[in-house]
Amino acid sequence: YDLELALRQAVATDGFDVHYQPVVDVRDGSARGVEALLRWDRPGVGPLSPAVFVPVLEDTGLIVDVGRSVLTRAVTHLARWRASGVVDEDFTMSVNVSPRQLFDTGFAQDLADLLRARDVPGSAVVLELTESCVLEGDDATLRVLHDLRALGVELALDDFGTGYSALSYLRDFPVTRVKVDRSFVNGIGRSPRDEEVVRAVVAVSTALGLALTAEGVETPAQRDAVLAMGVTHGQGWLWARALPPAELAAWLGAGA
Ligand code: G
Ligand code: G
Ligand code: NA
Ligand code: MN
Repeated sequence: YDLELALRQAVATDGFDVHYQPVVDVRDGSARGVEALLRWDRPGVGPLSPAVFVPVLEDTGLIVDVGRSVLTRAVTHLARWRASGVVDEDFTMSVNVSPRQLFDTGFAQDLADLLRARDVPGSAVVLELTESCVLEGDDATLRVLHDLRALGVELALDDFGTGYSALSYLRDFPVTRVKVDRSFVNGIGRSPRDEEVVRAVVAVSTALGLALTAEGVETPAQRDAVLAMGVTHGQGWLWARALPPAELAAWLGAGA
């Protein structure tokens, strides 16, 4: 099975789907936004995890085209939900962005054009930057990130705590939000060490004025623990998995 060939065919035929996982207010589970997550159900073969194929898209550079398509679809869905009153104007759309996309010429300008075309404010979009891909704090990187902030776009550091340069990212980049990695959240209730790591991430983020989202919340006890620590936003199977667009709209409509 030639994974790279299959991916090239999927790119050519627009064979990917985008699902949406709710991001909620930890206090009451009400929806505050969604995270767009790429899905690939291979014809005749079955689904493959993005944890497996996204790195291949990144290595081959295909992520630039696929990522552009994800961003366009996500903003288009958000515009539709806003227009039909399914979501309020504060509802946010989070989209994962690889460094390769960020450094593709015109990324910020393309996003500005897309937002204008769909009549969506920059403040309704959160770009999730993954620290597993090394971002360098050089002038070019900082210029792109500041251009994005100038659009009102929020910048979130994803999988926080799993990389080796975590704290320097908080220091060097104009990020506005930290996503506490689910590997730490999952340990709450089982591992006092994981719990202390979450507490420390919350402390440093709060001191720097950054907003927080806890990923991977699966149990009421984990929800209660992150709430008590001061985390405002949550994501996880306790509330909802990533859903296809029609199911997500139904989930929102049900006021879950
Ligand atoms: O959906 P799931 O949790 O299995 O995703 C696994 C990994 O794939 C996560 O780290 C997630 O950030 C990444 N991923 C999912 N969708 C996208 C996307 O559209 N672009 C990029 N760059 N990464 C994505
Ligand atoms: O790296 P990133 O945060 O983008 O990864 C998101 C991934 O986490 C998605 O693949 C999504 O399916 C997965 N995910 C979301 N909520 C949960 C959860 O509560 N538990 C677990 N184990 N995975 C989750
Ligand atoms: Na992500
Ligand atoms: Mn994420």
